[in-house]
Amino acid sequence: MIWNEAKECMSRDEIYHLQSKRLAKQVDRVYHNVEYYRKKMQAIGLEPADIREVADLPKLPFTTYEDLNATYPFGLTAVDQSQIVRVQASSGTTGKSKVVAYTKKDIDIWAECVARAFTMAGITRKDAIQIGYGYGLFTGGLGAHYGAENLGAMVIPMSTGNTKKLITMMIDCKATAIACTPSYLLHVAEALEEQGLIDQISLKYAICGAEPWTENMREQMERRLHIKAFDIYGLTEIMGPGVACDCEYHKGLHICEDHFLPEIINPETLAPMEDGETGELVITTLTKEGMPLLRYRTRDLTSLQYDACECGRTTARIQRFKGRSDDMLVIRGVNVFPSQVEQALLTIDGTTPNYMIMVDRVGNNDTFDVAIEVEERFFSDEIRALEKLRDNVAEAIHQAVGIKAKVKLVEPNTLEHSEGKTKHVIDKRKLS
Ligand code: DLL
Repeated sequence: MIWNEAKECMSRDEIYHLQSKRLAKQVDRVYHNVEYYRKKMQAIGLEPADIREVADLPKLPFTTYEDLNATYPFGLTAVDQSQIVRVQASSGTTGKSKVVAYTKKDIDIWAECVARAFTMAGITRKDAIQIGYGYGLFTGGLGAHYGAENLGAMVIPMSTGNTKKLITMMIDCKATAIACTPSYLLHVAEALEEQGLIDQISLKYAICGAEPWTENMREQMERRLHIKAFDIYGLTEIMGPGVACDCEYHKGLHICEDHFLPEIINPETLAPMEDGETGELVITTLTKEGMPLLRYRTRDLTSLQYDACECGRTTARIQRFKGRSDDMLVIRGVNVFPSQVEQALLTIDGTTPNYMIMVDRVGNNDTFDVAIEVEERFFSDEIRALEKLRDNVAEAIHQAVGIKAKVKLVEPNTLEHSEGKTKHVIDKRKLS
């Protein structure tokens, strides 16, 4: 079953033609409506007329998180604020969020892309979808919600944070599909098993994303919950969930190429790479009105495959993610930059800049530990002072990144010190 056959099954020539037309129009709009982009293009002597087809793409400058930061929050919007109907956001490296603005049409296209993704998984209007992504500034909840409604399915907007209630609603409302992070779904599976409730659920499909996961996790979900599990990818800057999703053949994630033009570049030299080679995924939004982005560097490392898929879709497919070209960690589905943790630590009196973030996966849950050296005096004070400091540090980290860390305070010169670039992160998970 295909949601929009006219757009998902075009010949590669038709896709090229459509993308070229939309790219030229988008570049023209951006040049005339966004001063920041106009200046960037003028600086390299580029005129909108120079971009006529997809092959001209390498002439365009890249857009990075630093550009979003420099124009925070609305400097890259291409429409009058009266046309903006929603903002969403996700964390940035230095505490400033990446804020993204949507017009009504952007929201409609987003709902279309998510409906395509759900259809790829086999979900129809007859299904009841439980949304277990967070609602709010994070794009997961509202993105999946609008997509499910567009499909005409029954939506159960759970959000996150209450597994007991999620299980009750799953059983009582006979949810047949769930959209949530893969690690959370395995946590739900565990809770269902512990309570002996597996036989009482009606679940058939799961659409999981927002963090890297493995074939082994898919196999576990399918076996333990008797479902079919699908991968969904997206990022706030480009839209949110639904940029790409995998079909029943699991041969990569089909990109909605009529809206998003993908490229793979070498993250060191920034040179375009050949089809099939692994590098950094770069995306140009072809139809976005609110905040169009040209050649946005996602920092996600992967490769693209363009051969036809057995499902009948002809769109490019994102292959397994191989990590990131920056230091962002995705912990329990939340994006965490070490620099955010560092900034939070620096606000607290008595801490030092020597810290270590340790991430691991125990069972199906991510662990997030932070060890930090604190001033000697705290170890001679009463234990209560040390405990208070630990609570303050934990609270500051929670405020900064949105998830709780297990904090350990240690004496000066306990953590490994290096003379070169200090290593602040140990990630023991094996997800790529
Ligand atoms: O995570 C959007 C989303 C919500 C996608 C719900 C899927 C489901 P951000 O918070 O901006 O947006 O984080 C985007 O998360 O650049 C990847 O590094 C990572 N990521 C997202 N989906 C996947 C996936 C949402 N399926 C960043 N596999 C991205 C691996 C993923 N990594």
